[in-house]
Amino acid sequence: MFGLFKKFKDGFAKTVSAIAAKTAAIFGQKPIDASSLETLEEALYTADFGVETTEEILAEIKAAYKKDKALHGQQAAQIGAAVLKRVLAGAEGVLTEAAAKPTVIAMIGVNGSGKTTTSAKLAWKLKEDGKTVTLAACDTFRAAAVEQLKAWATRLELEIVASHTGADSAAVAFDAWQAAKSRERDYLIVDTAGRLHTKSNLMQELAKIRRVLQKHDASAPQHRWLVVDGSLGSNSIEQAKAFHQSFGLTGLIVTKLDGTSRGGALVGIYRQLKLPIYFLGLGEQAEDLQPFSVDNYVKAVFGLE
Ligand SMILES: Nc1nc2c(ncn2[C@@H]2O[C@H](COP(=O)(O)OP(=O)(O)OP(=O)(O)O)[C@@H](O)[C@H]2O)c(=O)[nH]1
Ligand SMILES: [Mg+2]
Repeated sequence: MFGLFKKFKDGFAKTVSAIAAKTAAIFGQKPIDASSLETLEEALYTADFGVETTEEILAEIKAAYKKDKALHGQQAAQIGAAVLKRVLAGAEGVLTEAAAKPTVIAMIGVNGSGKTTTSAKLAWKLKEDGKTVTLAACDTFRAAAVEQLKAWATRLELEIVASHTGADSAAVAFDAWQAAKSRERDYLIVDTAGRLHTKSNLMQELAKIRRVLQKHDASAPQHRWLVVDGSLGSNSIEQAKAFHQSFGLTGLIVTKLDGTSRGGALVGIYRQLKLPIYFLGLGEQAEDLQPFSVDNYVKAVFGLE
């Protein structure tokens, strides 16, 4: 567990150090004061935690400080951590397998959010865990998208079902399911083309992929995950709502958290959507995908380990 926390903290370092640069002194041993509360507030805003969450954290620390002027920084950090944990209750997605194989995971989202990379990373992770996985290259829209996933599959020795650019993406999904089924694979991971949530024809294409999979298995795809670029912060909320409406999301993946100091944004995204976060993208390598742990996230934010 400690190893995972360290890996998470390293990947999340930009946000952690941006917060710590302001708060390390506050959370040190000396009692806090009014100005350190202001600094904490500023640190949380800067890291994109948003008004609601920042105010809730500050309100509880201030209340404790009002009662006890000798409140230590460490106690303040513990209070903040407890508030953030409460806000994130239910935010931790736990991957479950469907009764019948394969369990289908569809990755959807806007252009460049990290769907293809995440599909490959997740397939690799599941394989490391002893599961059998097939990838479906359903981005038949963007030139070189099929090649991109194939390159990952070759490098990581993953199984893939692909057609050519311009092929019907739903047909690829249909074939890939059949292949995964006949080989008794545990998982089928469906990579889809990036699309703007405002383009209704492209949103309909997603619905078609879902319909076609349902012909095989009425519950497929069991997991419908929106892949969100974490460095874009709270801007992703509106698009997430649109995807949710047309595809019925079941969860989120937040990527590129290694490249931003605004890693607090995922709290706002969760508050708005109330969809569990399954994994975090913390880099571009196969091993840079971690299950989302509220505990690790909160500890890292408040410098508790
Ligand atoms: N630093 C970092 N880069 C990432 C992460 N996830 C994805 N990327 C990079 O982001 C870029 C886009 O990733 P893709 O996986 O191609 O994104 P996509 O959503 O499939 O893109 P489209 O298919 O074009 O919509 C690539 O350069 C990835 O290496 C991450 O967690 N951290
Ligand atoms: Mg892609």
